[in-house]
Amino acid sequence: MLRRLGVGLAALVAVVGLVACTPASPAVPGGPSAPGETSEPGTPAEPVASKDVGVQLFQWTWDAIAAECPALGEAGYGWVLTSPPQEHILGDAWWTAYQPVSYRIDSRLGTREEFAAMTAACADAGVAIVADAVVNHMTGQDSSGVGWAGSRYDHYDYPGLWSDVEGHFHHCGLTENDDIQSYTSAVQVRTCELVNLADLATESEPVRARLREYLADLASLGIAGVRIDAAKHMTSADVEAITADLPEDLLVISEVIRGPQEPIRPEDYTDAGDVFEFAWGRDVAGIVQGGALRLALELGSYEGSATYLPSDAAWIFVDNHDTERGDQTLSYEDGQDYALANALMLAAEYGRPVVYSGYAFSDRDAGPVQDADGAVLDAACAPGVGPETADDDGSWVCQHRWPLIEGMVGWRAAVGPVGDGATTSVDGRVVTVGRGQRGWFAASGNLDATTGRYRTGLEPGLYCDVAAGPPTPEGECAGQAVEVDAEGFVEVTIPAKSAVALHVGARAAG
Ligand code: LM2
Ligand code: CA
Repeated sequence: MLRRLGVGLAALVAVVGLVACTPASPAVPGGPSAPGETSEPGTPAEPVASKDVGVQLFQWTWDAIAAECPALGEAGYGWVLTSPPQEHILGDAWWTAYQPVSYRIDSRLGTREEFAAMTAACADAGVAIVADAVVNHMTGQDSSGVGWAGSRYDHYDYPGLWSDVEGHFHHCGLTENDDIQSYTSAVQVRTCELVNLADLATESEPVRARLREYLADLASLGIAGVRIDAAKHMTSADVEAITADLPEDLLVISEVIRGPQEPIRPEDYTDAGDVFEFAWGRDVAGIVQGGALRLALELGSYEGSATYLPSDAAWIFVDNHDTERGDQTLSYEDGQDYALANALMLAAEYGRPVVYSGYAFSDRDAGPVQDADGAVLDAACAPGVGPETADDDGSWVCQHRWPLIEGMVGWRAAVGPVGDGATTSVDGRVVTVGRGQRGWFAASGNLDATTGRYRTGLEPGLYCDVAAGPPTPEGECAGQAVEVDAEGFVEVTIPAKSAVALHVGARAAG
């Protein structure tokens, strides 16, 4: 079965008004990704109201996400990826969420009622919810304990749910302690334990049936999709079986970290739905740091680097909660380079983008700020967040509101996900992307400001440079207004390691 960003998610998240002035046109039938749709000469100079952009709100509570959704919808985000919602082990670290104790929707991020209220509030704002589903394993605790919602458990015994005597767990017997030791062995990766986490026998029908029940329960609470955590540690057939009963239009994204020389490849999972392409974020890091930005727009294309998922199955990201704690991708600490990488992701035609938004940390295990009982405090974004903000440990970085990132989300919502390949490379370091009458983007990898005169496909007039952020609710430009002359040319100065972005949803007054 094939699951792609379907009409369901598209319909749920489609048509809401875009920024300022211009009325949204109806959603593109069949979803927002028909190739060539946006750039043909003569296409109407109106935003397409594409809503394919996701944002991972890492460790945000359900209440905080519900409160953020109106702003997300307004900015052009289509969906939110949440942290895992099920009952988990106790402890301060963020990763307690990845050690399930039961499938009760009751965690330190919120209750079942709060989760349902979030999906409803976000749907009202035109924003869908995608939940992180931890289905490969249970806890990694060698002694028994009690979970967040009061359920008792032991490493291989979860009363009323899983037990060793009934054969619900793998004990691979292939390594000294049953832990995965080599990623070159597919059978180890699938049946041994990932860092001591009790590995579910996901090939067994009773296990699959109970996991289907869990996902059906989440669907009943209004989710529009699931991230399948640790999908590499199950077979693609397992993922297909576990998600088989979900509504056809529910988005399924498998997390399969691409590793060199590994026998298990992300491509193996496309029959179960979409897949995260980890190579994009790794490759864009060096490109942005080096400044030859043309390469970033070619990633995943014929001319681009070697192995990538097919575009229509791929979700890309600059970083996620795992990679921001590693050294293979950029993260908020890279400031302007990070913002620019996100802008390029949103302008790219390969895959579909997920923006990441977390909290500042210096200790990789440190959890989000919690109250005395361990409940996570509601996230909130300080005014003026951006690449130059100094972040104290625990403060919410709110990358999704950084002006360049938020402005480019609005740009993509207005121009749609793909164009007609009207990407031009001025000199390798300065690139422009034309999207017909709907939008134009230029980015520079130079360390000094770059001034030039460029041809756009835009109708003559004044446009807000949304690289400085989306227009205010009153329709005022956040930064400079740029004039497109009668021949369609602009004369602009692209700041160092930054961008200029114009679109029909953000025309300037005057
Ligand atoms: C994932 N995807 O495949 C998640 O994205 C990733 O964040 C999870 O690891 C992992 N797989 C399991 O779901 C995180 C975190 C680990 C942490 C695990 C389990 O990165 O550090 O492991 O969650 O909570 C921790 C300890 C580890 C210990 C384990 C079991 O760091 O030392 O292993 O708990 O107690 C003995
Ligand atoms: Ca497994």
